[in-house]
Parts: sequence; structure tokens; C-alpha cells
Amino acid sequence: MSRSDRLLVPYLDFVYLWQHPGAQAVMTANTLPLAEPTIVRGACPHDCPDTCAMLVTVENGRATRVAGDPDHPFTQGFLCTKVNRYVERTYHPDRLLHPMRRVGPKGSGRFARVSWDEALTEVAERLSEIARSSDGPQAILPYSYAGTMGLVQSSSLDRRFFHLLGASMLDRTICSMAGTVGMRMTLGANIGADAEGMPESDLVLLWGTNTLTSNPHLWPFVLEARKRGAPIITIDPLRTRTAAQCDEWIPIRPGTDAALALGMMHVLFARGMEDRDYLARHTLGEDALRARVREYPPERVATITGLSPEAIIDLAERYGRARAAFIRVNYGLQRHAGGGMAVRTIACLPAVTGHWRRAGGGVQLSTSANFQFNKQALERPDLSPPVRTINMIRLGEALTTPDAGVGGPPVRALLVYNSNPAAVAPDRNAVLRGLARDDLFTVVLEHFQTDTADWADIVLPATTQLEHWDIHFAYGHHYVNLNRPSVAPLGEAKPNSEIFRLLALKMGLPGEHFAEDDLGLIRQALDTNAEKLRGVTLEKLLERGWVRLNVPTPYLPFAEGKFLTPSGKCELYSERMAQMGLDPLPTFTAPYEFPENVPELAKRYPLTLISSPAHQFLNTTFVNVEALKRAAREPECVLHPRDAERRGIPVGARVVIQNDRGAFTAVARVEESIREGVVWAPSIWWGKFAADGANANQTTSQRETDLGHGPVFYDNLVEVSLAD
Ligand SMILES: Nc1nc2c(c(=O)[nH]1)N[C@H]1C(S)=C(S)[C@@H](COP(=O)(O)OP(=O)(O)OC[C@H]3O[C@@H](n4cnc5c(=O)[nH]c(N)nc54)[C@H](O)[C@@H]3O)O[C@H]1N2
Ligand SMILES: Nc1nc2c(c(=O)[nH]1)N[C@H]1C(S)=C(S)[C@@H](COP(=O)(O)OP(=O)(O)OC[C@H]3O[C@@H](n4cnc5c(=O)[nH]c(N)nc54)[C@H](O)[C@@H]3O)O[C@H]1N2
Ligand SMILES: [Mo]
Repeated sequence: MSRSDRLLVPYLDFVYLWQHPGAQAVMTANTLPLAEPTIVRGACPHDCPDTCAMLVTVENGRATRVAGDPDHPFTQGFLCTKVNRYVERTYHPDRLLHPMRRVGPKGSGRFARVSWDEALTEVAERLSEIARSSDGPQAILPYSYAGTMGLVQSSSLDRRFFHLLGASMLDRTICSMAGTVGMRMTLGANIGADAEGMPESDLVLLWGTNTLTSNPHLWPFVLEARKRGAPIITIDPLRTRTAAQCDEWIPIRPGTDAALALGMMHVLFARGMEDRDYLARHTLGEDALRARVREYPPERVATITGLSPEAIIDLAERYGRARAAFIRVNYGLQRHAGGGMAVRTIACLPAVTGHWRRAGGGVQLSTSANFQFNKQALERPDLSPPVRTINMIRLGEALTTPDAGVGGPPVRALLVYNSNPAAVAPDRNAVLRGLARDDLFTVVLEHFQTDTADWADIVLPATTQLEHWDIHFAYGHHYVNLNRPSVAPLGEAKPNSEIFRLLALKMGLPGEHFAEDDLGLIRQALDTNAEKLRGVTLEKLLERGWVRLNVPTPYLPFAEGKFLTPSGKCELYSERMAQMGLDPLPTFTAPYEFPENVPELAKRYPLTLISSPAHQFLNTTFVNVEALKRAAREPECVLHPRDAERRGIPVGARVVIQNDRGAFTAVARVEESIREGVVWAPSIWWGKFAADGANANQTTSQRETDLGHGPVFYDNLVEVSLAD
């Protein structure tokens, strides 16, 4: 059997299986157990820029190995620490395999098995009752994020279901919106330089990103650039494992990146290092920007950023001398009050120096806006009546003090899928108070009994990526990936799409909106005239697993200007921001909890807590995979030796990290790998795995960023003290 035949067999099986749902047992028994191992092409579903092409080995109907596709230009044949454990995660003894109904008090985690029919009937009845009540359907709130980034399992029939119901909308802001809007205001869309051009770069800035942890498949491109002579610099308050591998670490104070970028532009203009031709042709507001950056001389920027004036000048000069500097920003640096402005300000740099002209030059936060799938057809927003929108980062408020925040009826039903809000949402104490409400009906679609599932009334078992179809965009490269199922659903698990199909049927919603099967939905996503999707067909995806967007390699989006803003220029000055009542020019916006601006608070809580991703976890996914949990040891925090000494905290001591919002405990590590005044708590732990049941989000706030209504997870003052 050729390799492609071996790829085809499970595909045909599953086409058949999906068209004949009752045939599952027969199919599994008769056709899947091929004598020789079969390799099925899949895609990693996780919320990560890399969206890997995965090869799944199946033997006797069981997945035995996952590997990176060596042919995929970005994945390059390897998977990360976490996804290498995907088989272990899939067959984990704790997988949820059948629907369950709560039998103990709320939050007790006591459940009893029920049939799908019982579970769906109960959900349908409760939702119908709420929709008919005087509170109306807006008392129902979906809560989902990117547990899987596949379009079919994250934003297709689920959306249609809630739209037809007239449920409240959810503003999905928890990660990327501040930076996304910052990019839109400046470049016109959240797109940027192509990682595949990075080898041509002569200077790489990893700015607010822990590449080796959060975007590891970029690393080979970083190394290639370095091999050809480019210095690699990390700008981060922590000397992360990435910073440790770089040529230089610039330990900036949290939340001050815009000031650094303004200071760099000050030096660039003062030294005449700008590209006048690029500025004249392709930007709007050059004179206003020149005037603005005059307010940010290196001495002032040094005070704000905690760096020396020399370091700022040196960085600016190196940036100015480079011909094609590649700035990789990521979402870490935008989790502060001024996150949108910070990303926007950094995004002005390559227009000042004209680096966009050359391969390897420019800035990348994301590539996602290039993937212009037909989302209208998939999600059908037109089916919804006008309804309120609730910001997902303010779930605590929405559940506990509806009048103070969102207005409208109280939230009486919460349907959670692809997310674990009881652990990931800020101000966890408020969230848990909300989830504990006896009058709240909570349904959780999950793989595992997470912190959130513990609060459910009904738990529904969902399939993993090995068990369902999907199609994927990416936010760190330019390839569409297809995911084929490689094994039959475990136990009674069902894909999210199927669960919403069945629920719609139970509730008597118009069947025509739920008629397509999952492959039909994939076809719909691809059914578009969008230029960049030209040539990306299901046939090619089935054959190869992935297809490059219709863009050159490397893709130079702004080599000749053609920005996607209203003016068609890089908007150094943004009229749209002026209309929003914001500063139309790049500026430094201090964090909410910037010590010198809040001296009283800073006296009690002098340290800034950064709770960015642990290497072994993907948000809260994989925390329950034994090997990874063991590698991450236990909830820890890293303190600078002087901060530890001042508090009498020895290495290995158990400490309490707290502020007025809440507290959690961790074991102290004391290292020079962090700026003084900053604490790092690798995250996101499941509360239930911690001795005190708490995690870092006990201390984070529900406040919003300047742009995009995003979260401010790292804009967070705390004190650390010895636990008794
Ligand atoms: N292993 C792993 N990979 C992941 C994830 C995960 O949980 N685990 N999460 C995925 C998700 S959802 C996302 S959004 C991406 C996030 O990708 P990244 O943004 O790369 O990840 P973070 O670790 O959140 O942030 C990167 C770094 O920003 C630094 N930082 C914090 N505040 C500031 C600041 O004000 N200025 C500067 N310059 N640096 C700052 C932190 O110290 C951290 O080292 O990663 C994805 N990849
Ligand atoms: N303190 C702090 N908090 C943070 C962050 C931080 O850095 N610090 N990072 C923030 C960021 S960037 C993000 S993106 C959010 C992430 O928050 P979430 O999107 O909630 O991410 P996860 O915690 O990984 O939870 C995803 C859940 O979806 C489930 N899941 C996966 N696939 C499927 C499926 O096909 N069907 C169903 N029904 N379920 C599925 C997984 O089992 C998992 O429990 O967290 C945010 N919270
Ligand atoms: Mo994220």
C-alpha cells in the first residue's frame, strides 16, 4: 500500500461513518484495524501561532503516535513538548466518556451518568423555559474560546444555534483584541511579516514573546537568521528560556514598551536613520509623529522603562542600521492598560525605517487576517436578533452584579465549550461566586472534569482532534491545515458541531441551518472569492493536509505600501482613534497599576505579577497530563534575589501572593532571571491541583485595555510573603 493509499483509507471510513452515524461499531470493527499502521493527516487544534501539521499513526483502530509533518514548511517535522503527549491526553483515564448530571451540591464535582437523550432533553427544556420567561433568551450566555481553533468545532453550528435562540453575544476578548485593534488602526489589519522571510533578516527582536515556549516552530527561522549573522535580542521583564538563548536580554519594566518604541523613534529621527522615501510615500502623519517622539528623549524613556539611556540609544541605532529587522511581538506585552497602544507604537517602527521593503523586515503580531474564510456562511450572524454583548473577561461581573455591568436580564444559563473560565478568566473569586449561584444553569462540553466542569449542572463529553474533522487558519504562518479524524470517538463523546446539531433538533430550531455535516461545513468555509484563498481547495487539503495561502514566499505585505487602512497608508496618525476619543498618535499609556501612579497601592503591593504560560501547559490544557504536570512540578513563583531577601523568603519556601482581589500560594524560586520588582508565576494551573485550590487569576482584575476591551492579566500589583 502506498503512503497516500494508507492516508485515504481512514478518510473514506470517516466519510462513510459521518454519513451513516449508526454504523460506528461496524466501521470501527471492520475497517479501521488495518494490519499495518496507517498514517492520518491531522492538524494541531491548539491556541498557538504554530498550528502544526500532524501525522497520526493508527494501529488497530487506536492512535499510537503523533508527529510533526516533515514536509510542512513551518512545522518542519516536530511537535512541541505538550502536543507530543496528545495520544496520552486523548486516552487519559479521566477522559469524559458519557453525559453526566450533577447529583451533589453545586461545585461538589459529584455527577451521575445519564443518556445523551436525557441530557439533551434537560438542556433543551431549561433553555426553552428561560427563553420563554420574562427574562427572555438573552439570559442565556455562550462562553467559548480557543480550546480548539478549528472553525467547525469552534465557530459554526454553535454560533448559529445561539443566534437563532437570540442568546446574548459573547465578546471573545480574552487574549488578543488589544493588539489586534492596535494593528488594525496602524496597518489596517492584523497581518504582518512572514516568518519564512526571517532568515533574510539582519536583526531579530523577540519583543514580549517567549518564543521557545509559545511559538517554538519559529525558532528554526530565528536560528537560520542568526547563522547568517543577525543578532537576536529579547525584550522581556523575564529572562525566559528564550531570552537565555538570545544574544541579548533587555529587561524592560512591564507595560512600558510603547515608551521604548517612542524612544527608539526619537533616536532614529534625531540621527537621520529614517527612510524618507518610504515615509513620504506610504505613511500618514509623519510630521505629527516627529513632533510626538521629540517628547521621548532617551533620558525620559529610561525613567519609564527602567533601562539605561545608553541601552535605548544602542538598540535604536542597531535597529536603524539594520536593513531588514524582524520584530516578533506577541500577545504577552499587550496584557496591560495600554496594550493596544503599545502594539500600535511598535508597529510604526518598520514604516519609519522602511524595513517592510525587504524580506525579513517588518513586524508580526499575527498572520490571521489573511485567512478570509467564509465566516458569514459558517456562523450566520444575520440569524440573530439585536442582542446585548457580554465581554468574556467580565464574566465574574456578568454573573454576580449584572446591573452594575452589562445591563439587561441576569445571566440564568451558561453554556461553556472550548474554554475553562473557572481557571482562565480574571478575578477568579468573582467568577467562582457566579458559578456557585444555585439559580444558574450551567452546561459544560469538555474532554475532562475541569475546574469549570465541577460547577456544571450537565456535563457533555466532547471529541478531541483525533476524533473529528476540522479546518484551521493559523496566526503565525500562512498555511491552511485540514484535520481528518484518525480514530472513532471515544466512549459516547461527540463533536461540538454534532452536540449543537442535536440540541437544535431537540429545541425545534429550523433544521435547514443544521443540515450540513462537518465536511459540508469545511466546504462552506472555503466557498469564497477571497483572493488569498484562491487555489485553496478541499481536494488539495485532502491530498496533502495543508495548502499555502495564495501569497508569495516570503510574503512581503507592505513592501509597496498598500496598507489596509482607510487611507491606504501606515497610519502613524489615526483619525479613527481620534474619533474614539483616544490619542491619534503613538503614546505611552501607563499600566493601571504602575507603581509611581498609584503610590498608596504600591506601598501595600509593590511587585508586578506576570502569570504567563508555563512551558508544559497550553493555558489550562495539558495540566492534567501526568508527565507534563510532573515536569511543571507545582505552582511556583520566581522572585529576584533582592526581592526575596527583603521579605526573608528562602528558596523553596511556600509563599502567599496576594492583593485586594485575592491570594494564591506557590513555592518560591529565587533567581536573577527576572527584573527586580517583578514576580513570575508560570500558568495556568487548575485550581483543584493546588494545595489551596487557588491560581494566579485570584489576583488579576476585570479591567479592560485601551483598545479592543482586552484583559490586563500582567497589569497586576501584588505582595509576596511567607505562608505560615
Ligand atoms: N507552551 C505554551 N504555548 C502557548 C501558550 C501556552 O499557554 N503555553 N499559550 C498560547 C496563547 S493562548 C497565546 S495568546 C500565545 C502567547 O504568546 P506569547 O505572547 O509569546 O506568550 P506570553 O508568555 O503570554 O508572553 C510572552 C512574554 O511576554 C512577557 N511580558 C509580559 N509583560 C510584558 C511587557 O509589558 N513587555 C514585554 N516586553 N514583555 C512582557 C512575559 O514575561 C512573557 O515572557 O502563546 C500560545 N502558546
Ligand atoms: N493569569 C492568566 N490568565 C490567562 C492567561 C495568562 O497568561 N495568565 N492567558 C489568557 C489567554 S492568552 C487565553 S487564550 C485564555 C485561554 O483560555 P481557554 O480558551 O479557556 O483555554 P484552556 O484553558 O486551554 O481551555 C480550553 C478548554 O477547551 C477544552 N477543549 C479543547 N477542545 C475541545 C473541543 O473540541 N470541544 C470541547 N467542548 N472542549 C474542548 C479543553 O479540554 C480545555 O479544557 O486564558 C487567558 N487567561
Ligand atoms: Mo491566548
